[in-house]
Amino acid sequence: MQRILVTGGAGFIGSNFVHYVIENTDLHVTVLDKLTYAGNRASLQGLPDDRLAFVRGDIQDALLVDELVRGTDAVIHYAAESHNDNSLAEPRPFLDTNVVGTYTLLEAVRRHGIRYHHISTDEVYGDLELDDPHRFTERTPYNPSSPYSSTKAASDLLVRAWVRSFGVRATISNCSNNYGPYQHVEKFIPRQITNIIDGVRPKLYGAGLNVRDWIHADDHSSAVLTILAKGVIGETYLIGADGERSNKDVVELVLTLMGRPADAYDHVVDRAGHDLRYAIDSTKLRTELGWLPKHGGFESGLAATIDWYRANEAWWRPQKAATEAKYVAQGH
Ligand code: NAD
Ligand code: TDX
Repeated sequence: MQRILVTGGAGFIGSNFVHYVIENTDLHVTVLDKLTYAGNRASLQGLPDDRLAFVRGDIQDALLVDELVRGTDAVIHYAAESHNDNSLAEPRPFLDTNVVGTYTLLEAVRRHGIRYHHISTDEVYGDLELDDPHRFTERTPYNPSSPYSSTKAASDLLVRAWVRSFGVRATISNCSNNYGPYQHVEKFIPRQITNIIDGVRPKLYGAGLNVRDWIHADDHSSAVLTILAKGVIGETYLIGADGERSNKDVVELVLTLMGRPADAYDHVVDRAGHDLRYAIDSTKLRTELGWLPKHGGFESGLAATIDWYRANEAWWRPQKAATEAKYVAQGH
């Protein structure tokens, strides 16, 4: 494998993956990204031109997708509408990009016999009770809650159908909540960090008892490369790093790490249909493919992420005011 096509490579996890690939492999990368509000060309700044090509375009553009897929050895599909709150306010773009966009890519890889890896989320499995001793595994039934997660579930099922019906050489991964640099300020952790920088109190949805299972974006990237190299065609792999924390704990930790009192936050209106808890059992990926997360504790990764937002205000500042205005309109 020499050349890969990365969709959504100007987004949070896609750009982290592109940095990781350039640093850790000899692969040549082409990024296909529409540069929606969530995409940022600056997230790829400084990467060498002889290793990276950038194409601005829509994954629903069948002619463009066909041309790019034809010239690559593998497609890694990150592009998506990714924010639950946006999917509650306006679901349509989620259907277009997440479902029709994935369909468009699948038809192209089918025509040209190209290896395909599909990036998905643990949210397809719905949520768990706080005291449930079980975590999500590859055998957990799909039970998505939001317009976002239901379109991700739909796209996963399209991939499975294209494997079985047409012999497409695809794998799927479902990962837990990522944190790290280049994450849009609409998301939980960057929103709170940048609020605190701006002297605004963090906003916790509802009581804040909801639990997310945090993984550093670099560990997600190493897992995807492992699956590309060793994954069995047609299989699904769950990616997680045993990082369960309540939102309240995370806000308190961010405040403490930024030198503020741990209780200096506000409770705001809860998210409709808010999933209570996600938790990943990544035994299959660890035992069958030998993957292990490398990042140490969540606390040190979070401290480094805070440093990154402090040092890169020029990257996030242009999005901050519009994002907060959108939240005010939603009561958050
Ligand atoms: P993001 O919103 O930060 O980035 C999405 C990128 O896709 C942006 O660069 C955007 O411009 C691009 N894009 C959107 N629509 C497009 C289209 N029609 N054509 C081409 N490009 C388009 O999202 P993210 O958080 O980096 O998530 C990336 C992927 O990882 C998604 O598939 C998401 O479901 C999955 N995922 C995310 C998390 C998480 O914690 N953020 C966890 C598990 C899985
Ligand atoms: O201001 C906030 N306050 C708050 O309490 C925001 C923005 C969020 N929250 C809560 C909602 C969630 O319980 O924090 C938690 C995390 O919220 P998000 O960052 O919006 O992430 P989540 O809804 O968990 O989904 C994320 O992980 C799975 C990604 O956005 C998805 O793309 C991925 O599939």
